[in-house]
Amino acid sequence: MLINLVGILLIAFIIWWFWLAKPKAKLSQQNEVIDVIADNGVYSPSLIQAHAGQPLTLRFIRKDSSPCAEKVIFADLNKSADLPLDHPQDITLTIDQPGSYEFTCQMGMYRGKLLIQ
Ligand SMILES: [Cu+2]
Repeated sequence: MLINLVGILLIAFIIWWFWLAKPKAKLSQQNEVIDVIADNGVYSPSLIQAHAGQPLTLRFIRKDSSPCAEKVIFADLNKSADLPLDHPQDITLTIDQPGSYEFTCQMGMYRGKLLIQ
């Protein structure tokens, strides 16, 4: 009986962890520089909200020495940048069109999203 209960809780936790947990969005304020750390296969924060028509500065800080993390690509915006290890790299974007814009490493393993409102 107890074993069943533990099993059900474990299944519920796994479902929550993989399907229901959403990354918390970081909302950018005007003139704020947002630090984005690239480490262990994830950008953090990976979800960034910003306002259309306002310059948004992302400061990428790469902690992962694997070549996987060496570039960040904003495919929808035709922009990319090299990320030197442990040297913060600023990227300023002004996006006029509201929508969602992905940024990834060159293999698409690191993934992040800009939500422009
Ligand atoms: Cu990669």
